[in-house]
Amino acid sequence: MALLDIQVPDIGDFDEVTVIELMVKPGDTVAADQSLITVESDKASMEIPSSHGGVVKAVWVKLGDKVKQGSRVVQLEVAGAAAASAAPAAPNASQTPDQAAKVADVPVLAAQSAIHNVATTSAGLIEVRVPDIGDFKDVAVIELLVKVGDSVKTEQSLMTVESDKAAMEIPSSAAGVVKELKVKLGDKVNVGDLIAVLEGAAAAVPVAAVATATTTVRPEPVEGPAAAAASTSSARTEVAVSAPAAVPAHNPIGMPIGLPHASPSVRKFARELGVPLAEVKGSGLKGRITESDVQGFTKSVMSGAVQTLAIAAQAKSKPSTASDGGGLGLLAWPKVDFSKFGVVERKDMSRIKKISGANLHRNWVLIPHVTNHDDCDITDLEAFRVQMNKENEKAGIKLTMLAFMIKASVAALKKFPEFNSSIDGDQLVLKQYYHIGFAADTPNGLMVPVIKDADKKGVVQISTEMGELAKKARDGKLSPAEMSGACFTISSLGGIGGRYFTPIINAPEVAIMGVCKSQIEPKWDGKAFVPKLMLPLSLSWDHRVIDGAAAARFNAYFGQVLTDFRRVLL
Ligand code: CAO
Repeated sequence: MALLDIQVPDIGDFDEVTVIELMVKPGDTVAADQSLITVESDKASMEIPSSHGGVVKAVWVKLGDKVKQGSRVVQLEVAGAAAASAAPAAPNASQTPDQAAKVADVPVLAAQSAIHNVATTSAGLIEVRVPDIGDFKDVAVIELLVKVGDSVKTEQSLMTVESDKAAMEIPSSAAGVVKELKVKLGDKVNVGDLIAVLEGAAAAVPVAAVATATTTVRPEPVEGPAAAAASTSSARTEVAVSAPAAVPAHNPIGMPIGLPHASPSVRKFARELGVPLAEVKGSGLKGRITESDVQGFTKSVMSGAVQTLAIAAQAKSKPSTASDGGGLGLLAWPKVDFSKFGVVERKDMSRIKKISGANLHRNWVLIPHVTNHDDCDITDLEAFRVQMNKENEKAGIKLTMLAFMIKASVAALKKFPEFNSSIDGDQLVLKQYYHIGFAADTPNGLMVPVIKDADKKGVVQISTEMGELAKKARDGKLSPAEMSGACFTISSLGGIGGRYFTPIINAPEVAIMGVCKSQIEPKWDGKAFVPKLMLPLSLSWDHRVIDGAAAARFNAYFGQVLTDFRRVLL
């Protein structure tokens, strides 16, 4: 084993560059050619790879450091033979950059000051070609920053290209209107390739003029497509432009969405995950997007806390149809000519059905639902309720079973607080208020009015409010405020029938109680079967927040409270 310092190689015309990303830490094992750090100048961002495989013993730089050719980056412990062949004497910062580059045998990564060929054809059109981009070959076009019809200014970036080590923008050296784009996303381009044809506002600058202004002009003949184009154009004026622009931290040309500020490896990572980098907020130096920003964004999208612009636009344009497989790669919705089989009538879906359908669909797809079924004995409660209603008939008071269930759910939410929560990104929001929604069947579709502060109200008041809210729902007069803010929902089909069902959680709530029709059933009391009024319960819960044992306990406690309300006093 031997120790070897990996140094910043020849980075072309860049004097000093800033370390903006550390990609390894002491103890990491790196492979030869694996990137160690990302550096950035005002012209390009690039990754500095390791010339050898080994174990990182020390990282000599920190974020924000300025480094230049020959600066030490990391110290590697490498296999003895490899070190010996690479480094007769251990390289260090005192070596000349040339020695360092040779010793480390690191490829030159710099986007060197470029010669960018812009030529005016006999028809007065301007051809913009890929400039000298240093040692890069076959770089991929990863972003097109203009389209046909756009007006571009001199120095405005036309596209971004990326190798596995660096990303750069390619600017136009002339102004004009884009007549043709000769590249598309994913194309591999090389120096001299035709990017775009402009109809010129400003003429290209004669080479002599630029030569006096810049010392980097190299009017070398361009081969391949560029040369071919040159031979067909009778009046071509060669010009030089500045080096490709850096992947910017800002939006220099006022594009609607600026090019995100991220290293090539992060951009690649984002592309692999299908993450739109322009929508990711960077937490790194100067707002740079890091790998963990991309991971965080992905988590937020998966949890439903965030929608990408594309998904939001898709949902907006197609709120509730599944005709394209819901964008999930599923089979398309079957298109059937039903009239072939018999007489049919077509009716538009109600507005409420469309809205609630889209919500239910989202909740069903995004929430991992599990439903626990249970029964509880409400014999005594029902007897009490009937008795109370008889006694208060004259006063016009009617206690409903649902009002008791709302009180029972408040007691259960207090005992199991995670059921009174919502997911917000990586956080759980635990509520200290108790607003309970109840599903109401209306001629126009399902609505969910909310009893606010149910913990502070008695069963009589809740019954009365429920009656009023259910009537408003049926009459289509519920206000948005009367349908918002619920912590937990009860969906009762008890007045209708059925045994059990799977209620869909009303996001961003994390659980919902479904109730079906109670029935007299024989229950063994240890000595004999006795008739008991049993209420079927179906609790759906979000498995991201709640686990099965907690759900079973919640269901059991909810039932025990209905069986004997004295439990809430304990
Ligand atoms: N078991 C047996 N009977 C029940 C019962 C239960 N769990 N719950 C209520 N009942 C009986 C009541 O005793 C009452 O009978 P009487 O008129 O003889 O007293 C009758 O059913 C109606 O009950 P109610 O007036 O108390 O109404 P409710 O509280 O059950 O329901 C409301 C009110 C608004 C929830 C209801 O009208 C409704 O819309 N339910 C449908 C909810 C729904 O669609 N859920 C599904 C959502 S998922 O698509």
